[in-house]
Amino acid sequence: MAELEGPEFGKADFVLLDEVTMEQFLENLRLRFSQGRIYTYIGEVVVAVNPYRALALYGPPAVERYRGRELYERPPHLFALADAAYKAMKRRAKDTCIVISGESGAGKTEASKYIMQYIAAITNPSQRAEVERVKAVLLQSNCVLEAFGNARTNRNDNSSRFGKYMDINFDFKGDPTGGHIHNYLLEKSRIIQQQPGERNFHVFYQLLLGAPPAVLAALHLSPDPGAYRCTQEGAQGSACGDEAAGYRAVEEAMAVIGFSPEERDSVRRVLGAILHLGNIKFTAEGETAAVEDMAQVAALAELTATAPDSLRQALLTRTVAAGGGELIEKGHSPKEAAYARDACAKAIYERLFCWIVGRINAGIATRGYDARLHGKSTVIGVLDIYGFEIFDTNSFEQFCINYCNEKLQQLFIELILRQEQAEYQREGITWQSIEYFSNEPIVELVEQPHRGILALLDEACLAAGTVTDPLFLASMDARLGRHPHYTSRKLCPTDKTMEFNRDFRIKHYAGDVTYSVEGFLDKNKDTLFQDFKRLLYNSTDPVLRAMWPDGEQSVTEVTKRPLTTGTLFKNSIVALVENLASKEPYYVRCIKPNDQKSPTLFDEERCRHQVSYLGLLENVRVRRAGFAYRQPYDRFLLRYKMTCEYTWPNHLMATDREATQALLEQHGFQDDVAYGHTKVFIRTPRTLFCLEQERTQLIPIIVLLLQKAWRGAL
Ligand code: AD9
Ligand code: MG
Repeated sequence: MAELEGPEFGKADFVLLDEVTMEQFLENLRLRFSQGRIYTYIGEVVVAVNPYRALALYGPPAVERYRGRELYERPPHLFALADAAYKAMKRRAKDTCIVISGESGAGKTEASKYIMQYIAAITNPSQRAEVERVKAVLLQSNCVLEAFGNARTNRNDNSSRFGKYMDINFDFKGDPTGGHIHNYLLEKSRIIQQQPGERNFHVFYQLLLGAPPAVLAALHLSPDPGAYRCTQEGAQGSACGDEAAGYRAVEEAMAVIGFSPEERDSVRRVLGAILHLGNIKFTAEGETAAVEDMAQVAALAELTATAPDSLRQALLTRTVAAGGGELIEKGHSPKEAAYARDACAKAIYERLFCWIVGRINAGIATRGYDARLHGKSTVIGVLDIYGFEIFDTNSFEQFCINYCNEKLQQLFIELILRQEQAEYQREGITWQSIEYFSNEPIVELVEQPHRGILALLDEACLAAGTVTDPLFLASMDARLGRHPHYTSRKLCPTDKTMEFNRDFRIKHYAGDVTYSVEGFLDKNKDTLFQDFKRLLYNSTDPVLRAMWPDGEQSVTEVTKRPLTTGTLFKNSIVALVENLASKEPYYVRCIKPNDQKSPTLFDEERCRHQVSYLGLLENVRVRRAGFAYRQPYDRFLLRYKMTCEYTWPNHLMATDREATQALLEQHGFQDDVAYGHTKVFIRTPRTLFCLEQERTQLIPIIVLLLQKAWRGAL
């Protein structure tokens, strides 16, 4: 029998609210949160509130309660959603995706891990070795990616500083045979600079505070994050858990994934190299720079397996092409050298991160799968991407992150709201139109070719040298000044919250964000001198060398201007959205109950804001006006025809629609359904649940009858 919740827990589905108002929505959310019921549905969307405490909701008994069940048979849970996506994939051979959204610290990454754990737990009952291996790699990859890609921020102690989309491939039996991870824009500026109270990526502290002394000695490192410019800021304040345990866990996870001991050594050396590189200081020798402490260069050369002379040269000079194909060495000023050093440290880390993702992908690449032998491979994608961010100072990274969230919101509107309405219209079902906020103008403001912010930024970068960040701002003001979602101080001089020559503001769907243009040009251009690339390509460490395939070219060969960071990011997000749109989507909308990480505090204002910008009320309205469930008549009959004497074993009516009607009327469900041109629409989940129950009870009897009939025929 189904195990549904009592009324003391409020409504398990917001669709069942007496009235769809913000007050009722929040009251239901608060009531459920206070009783540890952190999940609530809106139809098939899971709304999840971060409990900020460990709940006994995810162990093996919970897996068993949800395995193979329908969404509405059990209290709302991520497992039910994961099961629904899994069933759609297995029963209907549909590619599905689970999109997890919400702001920083709302619980997206935790949710994605629970979903993966659930899928791992319910698959491979026959314990095939290769499937078990793939599952282990998929699960262990989280530990490695979090060490290298997460950091403590002022919003979240374990904040993802990269976006992650993971495809899991399944064979015809529904077992995972492989997967692929796409990573999006790692916040590499964190390598050099962190906001007050924040940390660099976890892995640096795990190495410095958690590695055995012999490992540190070999890297010429001292176990003190305060000794390195890259980790100094994060050295203060509380640690993020037990760093030694973290270090061991990452080492073990890398081994499981298939990183060889030599590769792991190389990874540690690269981390050590970044810490040493960050500490290199320059002095002025006349016009040009000199290295203050050559011992550091020697350590760095050893760790990067490069020649000390070449390294010193790459730090202090750059090669430029003069006329007639001639190459000349140009000395850096100390300021230029410091800039180039930081660019190099960031680039090394970014390449290391991408290389690690590549190695994980090699570990989970589907092996020996032949579609002709094994049938079509289907996919479940899980998206855990950085949430909408508003910091005290918002820079290029926040601009990209928030643009990405606009795109995902657009997809949500597109798929859930617009498609739902469109389907009712197509099917000829009476439908009241719902007004909803479309964020299309904001997306256009950012990405429109030739006119959008990213295009103007690229234009400014092309005119390099002459254009500065304030000039770029002026160009935006001139060209976008009339846009309803764009303002700057110059356009609105009374606004004292912005700086005159520096800030612009975008009215995002989730709120107004003031961005500082400082660094936009640099971060978008992302210049790294070819000298560094060549140096590292010539490293005798095979891992480091593999990260710099473009280092082979000489300065004269590098003719094509690489795409800018903004354009690359835009292209990757457009491709991501296209990919998601081609799959059957399932949504988890995460809500952060307060900014204090408190398990008891329900900050009504913070929650109201999130419910509002996530469009949850509109979502409920659409769902209420609409129907929880729909299916083509023939499929519906195939599944439920045994529950009605007029349709079993086959109906004699003129159309499947009439037969469906007869079936539903016999059950007394006529007021809860509508008949479209090709599909039947059922308003409440309970109707479907009753049909499912009856079917389950009838199946053993039918099997018996069939067996008897066969025996009789023999
Ligand atoms: V960010 O955009 O990457 O900065 P997320 O990913 O949305 O953010 P995350 O999943 O990292 O947030 O959750 C933040 C913290 O909340 C976790 O480190 C846990 O301490 C806490 N959390 C989140 N979800 C749960 C949960 N289901 N149970 C217990 C949770 N604690
Ligand atoms: Mg996260």
